[in-house]
Amino acid sequence: MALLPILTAPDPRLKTISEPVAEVNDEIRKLVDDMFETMYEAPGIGLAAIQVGVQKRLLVVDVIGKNDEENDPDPIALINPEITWVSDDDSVYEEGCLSVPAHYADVVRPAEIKVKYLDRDGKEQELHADGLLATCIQHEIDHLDGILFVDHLSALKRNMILRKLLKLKKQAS
Ligand code: GNR
Ligand code: NI
Repeated sequence: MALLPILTAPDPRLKTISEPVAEVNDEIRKLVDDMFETMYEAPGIGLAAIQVGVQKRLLVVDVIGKNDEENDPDPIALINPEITWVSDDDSVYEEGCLSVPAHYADVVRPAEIKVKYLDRDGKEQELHADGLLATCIQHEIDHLDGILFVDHLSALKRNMILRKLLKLKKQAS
């Protein structure tokens, strides 16, 4: 297993649309394992492949996490995910993103979704998600389409955040 570097905004790769995975093979399974390790280490509750520079429609989530004493970890890898249903009801979560470090904002999304995807064995699955899991999967599928949570905010808030991140990058280089 390996820790992968996480891209941060503004980075043009985070704006790109990822390509479907053609075949769930050992190379994909290794990427899934490395993404879980990277996500847990960050720590985060989700990670999309493009965040580690791989332009493939693949994401991992675990809203329980490794360090929760009460609950068992619940790692789920979703390959070529497609949302097949969303609830009429919305919910609001304060979102953050490993690619938008140190910024948090409320985002409104459908409260429940159904998503179909291939699992790490290449088998078709369908999941009905609510709560934080539903929010997290939608946040990750946005990444596959080049969308960041700041794109759900007003242009004023978005540009404030992106300008700050750009300034930090320039200072660091
Ligand atoms: O770790 C993460 N936390 C989080 C909190 C609320 C809504 C979405 C997320 S996903 C984020 C990790 C990440 O950036 N995934 O792309
Ligand atoms: Ni994110």
